[in-house]
Amino acid sequence: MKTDILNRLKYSLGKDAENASTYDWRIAVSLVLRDQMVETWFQSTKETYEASPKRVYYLSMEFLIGRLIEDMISNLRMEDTVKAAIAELGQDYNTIVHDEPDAALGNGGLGRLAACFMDSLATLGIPAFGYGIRYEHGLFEQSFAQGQQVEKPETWLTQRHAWEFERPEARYRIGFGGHVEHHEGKAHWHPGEVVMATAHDTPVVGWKGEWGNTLRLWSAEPAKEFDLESFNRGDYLAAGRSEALARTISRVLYPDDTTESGKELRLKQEYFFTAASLMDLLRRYLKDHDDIRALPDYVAIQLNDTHPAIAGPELVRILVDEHAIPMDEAIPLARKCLAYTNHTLLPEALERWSEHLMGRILPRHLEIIRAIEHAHQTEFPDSPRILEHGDVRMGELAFIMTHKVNGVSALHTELVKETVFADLHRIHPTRIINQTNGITPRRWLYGCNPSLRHLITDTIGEDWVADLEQLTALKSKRDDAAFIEAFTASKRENKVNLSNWISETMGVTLDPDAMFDVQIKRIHEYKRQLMNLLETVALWNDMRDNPNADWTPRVKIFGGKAAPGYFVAKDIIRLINDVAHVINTDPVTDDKLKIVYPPNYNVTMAERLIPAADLSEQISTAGKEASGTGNMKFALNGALTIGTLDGANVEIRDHVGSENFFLFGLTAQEVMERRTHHGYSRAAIEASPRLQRVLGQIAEGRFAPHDPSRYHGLVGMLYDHDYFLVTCDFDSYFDTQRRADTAYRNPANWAAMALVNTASMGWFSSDRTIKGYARDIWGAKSVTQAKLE
Ligand code: 26V
Repeated sequence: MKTDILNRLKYSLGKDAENASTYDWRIAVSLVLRDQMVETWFQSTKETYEASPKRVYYLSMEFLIGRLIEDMISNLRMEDTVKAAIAELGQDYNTIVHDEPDAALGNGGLGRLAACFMDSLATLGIPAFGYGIRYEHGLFEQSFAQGQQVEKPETWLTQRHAWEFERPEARYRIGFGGHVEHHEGKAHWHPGEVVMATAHDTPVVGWKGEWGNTLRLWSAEPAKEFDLESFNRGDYLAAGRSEALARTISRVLYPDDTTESGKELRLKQEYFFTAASLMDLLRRYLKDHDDIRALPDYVAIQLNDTHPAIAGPELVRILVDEHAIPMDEAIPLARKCLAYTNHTLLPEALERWSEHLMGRILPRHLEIIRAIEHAHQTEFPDSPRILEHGDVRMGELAFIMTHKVNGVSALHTELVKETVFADLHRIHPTRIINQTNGITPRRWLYGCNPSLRHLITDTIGEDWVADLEQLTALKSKRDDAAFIEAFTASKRENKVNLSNWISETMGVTLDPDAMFDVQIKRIHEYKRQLMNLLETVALWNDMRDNPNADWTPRVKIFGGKAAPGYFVAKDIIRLINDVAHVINTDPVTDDKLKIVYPPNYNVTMAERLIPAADLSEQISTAGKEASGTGNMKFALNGALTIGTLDGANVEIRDHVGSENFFLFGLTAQEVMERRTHHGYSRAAIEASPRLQRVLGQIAEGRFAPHDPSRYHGLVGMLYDHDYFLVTCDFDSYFDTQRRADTAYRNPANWAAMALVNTASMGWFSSDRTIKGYARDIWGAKSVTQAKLE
């Protein structure tokens, strides 16, 4: 290993050990690991060709993978070797590992789910490709200036991305715009602009390095030939335009946004990566097969939300225009290959494109969408329409063009059936199914929580890493005092590590014996960070009223970014920081209450915070959080949840037991009912003196003395249109927090409850989720397991 690293340093980086920087060392180590991986990867590719099984293609606009070096080291089982080699080379392992920037190619849950799925597909030995975009700039970098969010472009690719292989041979022409001609019943699309999609492959190796799949990300480049043509015609402007367009397409990840800006580019991104991926998978298929009609026997394409939903019309276009298959046959053939996952019911996140825009960017696809609409309408005259009020509705298009539609938790799937797709569900009653989300135990326990990992492995052996249900064996330890002590010590070690980091990076001193109460996720009104903050202020008031009472010390930790155009979310961020400033400098509550909000929350920060949490905040308005996956990560790492009956919280509570879960708040049904009451939020505030006092303090400028009217908008909103029912759930939330305080005062009992959480989370492994997709949607099999049978 040492020789390999030194060789890489010398021959790949042109450096000797004396002059190498941390960056050089990291790239050298990464390249050595990549070499190791390639062996598995080649072997898997070879076995896939021999077995000729069905392949899975996971199309996603986002893959939020974070750092890869520790994943590679642990999946290849090389921790000891790498650590020893680095130490003998006189370098520091942690410094090298922490030098890697996060690959932040996603916004939140949807993108992180895609990354967990890639890990599970490889661990299970299912031949699969992830297809996405190689954004030059991932999710923006967040900092705070006077408490307000500031966004800076993220720049992970200014450094070498050690894991990837560029594939100059995998290049495709992607067209946009232009016009369509029809001759003798055949359509000919003549795009007005063309860009090239080039592939960059990152190997994804599963647990113990037994199987390797590929994450293929597309980057956009100008189509040189085309540019030269325009140039030679003297049309320099056109040449320049196409070049600029090309580079822009893979330039930046859209921050999950509520604004209308940049719509056209987003549609182009969606078509760009979907079209490139379909061309690529069809080329692979046609190398070995000559009957295009057998495509569904060998290819399963999963659409991660509607972002790649143009895959339906695109596949039909290829079948009809390039393979001369009649439209009425092409539509069901395409449908058999495709499936769609819905990740949200929020109306503002359901994609629609104006027909005008679609016709301008993708004229042939608009014709095909009309044909799809016509065919469906002929068969089901009462069907809801894809084309409505001049818009193309991507949800309806995805539903109609796929053979299975899945929700991501039991509750969410029922709501999908009852709300967004109620009418389509009546027409196609077997199409919607549930696949509750999961998380990979490799990253979210083995990797991020070494102290708990060691304790578990010492107790039940190591097989839990690829078979998480084995954690059930830990349940019997809840009455074993020595084990509970060790479990508590592991949590405390993680809390000390986090406290040290917070102290170094933020200058705030934390008491590791206080309850660490964590809410980390995108900032959104429905996730109700605001309710958490109001409860914090109410607790502070109570502490100040009665400073000598026996309070349970708390640290409230927040993390998360707001979409740049989401102004209410940005106000909430500012208020958290303003309140933190006042509370953290109050001598009366100094040893009892602290608020910390480290900036730039990302996957790496989650790996730090989750193992150190005692309490997990999962407090969304019931019916709004499709699933949540952070909720699973916390419970697996031995935090107790305070939460509503929303998303996968419902199933988590079923698994861990209601006595080990702090439940509060209205149910999804009650939420819908409450909204019909006139003046419901004003009534809730009037009924709660505690909440009134807090809102009064915020409104009168207690937390922004130099700008007292700063939060009038936010407070007014709670009085007059509190759509997410912060006010209605406040008292029940506050009371439940006090129950948590009481429980925390009995450390052994708290630890036993936390242990039952860890021990009950086996079902939430993404390995279980992927097995469900493979069985119920894809009809795909594991190659490695087939070998064992
Ligand atoms: C929408 C948009 C709109 C245009 C700009 C970019 C963009 C990016 C993402 C989205 C929708 C995001 C939907 C999403 O992330 N849903 C989350 O999915 C998780 C995995 O299933 C789930 O656990 C969360 O509850 C759900 O909110």
